[in-house]
Amino acid sequence: MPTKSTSNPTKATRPRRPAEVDISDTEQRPMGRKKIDLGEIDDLSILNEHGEVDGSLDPNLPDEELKKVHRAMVLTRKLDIRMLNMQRQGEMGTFAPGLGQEATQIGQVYALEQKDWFSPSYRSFGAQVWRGWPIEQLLLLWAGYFEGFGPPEGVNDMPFSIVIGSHVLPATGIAMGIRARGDDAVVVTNFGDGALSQGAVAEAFNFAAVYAAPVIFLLENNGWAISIPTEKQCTIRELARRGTGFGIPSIRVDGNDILAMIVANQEAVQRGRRGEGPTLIEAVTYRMSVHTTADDPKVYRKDDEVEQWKAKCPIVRFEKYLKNKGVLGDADFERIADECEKEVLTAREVFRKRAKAKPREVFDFMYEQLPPELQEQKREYFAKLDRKGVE
Ligand SMILES: Cc1ncc(C[n+]2csc(CCOP(=O)(O)OP(=O)(O)O)c2C)c(N)n1
Repeated sequence: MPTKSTSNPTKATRPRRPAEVDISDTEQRPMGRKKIDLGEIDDLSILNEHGEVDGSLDPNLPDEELKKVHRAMVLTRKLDIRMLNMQRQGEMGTFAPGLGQEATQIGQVYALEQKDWFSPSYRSFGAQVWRGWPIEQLLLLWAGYFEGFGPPEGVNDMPFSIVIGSHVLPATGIAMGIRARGDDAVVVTNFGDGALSQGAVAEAFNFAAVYAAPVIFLLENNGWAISIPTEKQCTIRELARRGTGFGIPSIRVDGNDILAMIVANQEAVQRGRRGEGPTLIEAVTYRMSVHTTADDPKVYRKDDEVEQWKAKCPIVRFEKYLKNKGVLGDADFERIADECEKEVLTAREVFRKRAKAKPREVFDFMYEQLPPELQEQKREYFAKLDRKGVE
């Protein structure tokens, strides 16, 4: 691991690669066959599914922080469930639910500050709400209104990406820029186990390692890439091993354990701020719901598997922990669930007022000058709207 610890390295002292890595290989090579040390990977779990905690690893967050994190996870779930209902009733477009991944979501952005950056994939709205995206804006976004796409003022987020793995290189580029300027901000970028097979992700790993870019690669291993299970995607079980081959310190974390996620996230953020380069965090979790609202997982996976993961619910185990610790009790859980539900419903009202479809806009955003055949289609379409009395 690199030793550099200044939080704001100047150009002159900044190494291009972590200082301890000597790749020159100039020494006399001893004959024989020896083992190469490829580095160890921690597998971190702090809070198990029964709500029991490893006291030696508990980050001992203040009660107010624990409450904030709990509320964020509950809000994420309420939003997820409400959006699915809205989609089924025709009020929301196709979207990717994050049910069961709430700890991974909140844990990956927990340690970020305003100066930091977040470059997410599409299954990230829990993390986006934590980062400061208003819920009504995310509803607009997923209902297809372009007004929803731009990050809110003061939030250093990239728009989410649907093209698998495509945002991981730009995120690394941002981190390289941060490093070149000598700033101490970091970038978190998330992607799935399927995205790990994309060449661009491997390129990002390499650039980040070589330039000691302060980027945290948050690999959400949720078991499936649509209908492809992780074991068909990759021959190794611990996907975090992909990172060490690039010289990136990597860790495997129980992604349904919010405490482990927070600890791994904090450590990675601190490394990035100290100028020690990237970290890969493999969050082992499970996609409990459909891949997207256009998917039917019953055709490719067994109900038993889903049932087994239900027992590992990140919210249930965290509530057991909070209860044991005396931070919150059953009445609080009910109240918080109600408050979160109301918060989502209030946002839905704002969304409904703003989500006024403008059918005549559909030809407006692709071409500055419409090609003749589209001009013809537009004329036909407008005539139809006129006949139906649609504005
Ligand atoms: C470049 C590209 N190829 C294919 C797709 C179609 N596609 C959408 S989601 C997905 C699976 C992604 O799985 P994973 O990376 O594990 O993320 P998850 O959806 O499980 O969160 C695929 C193949 C796409 N969006 N982009």
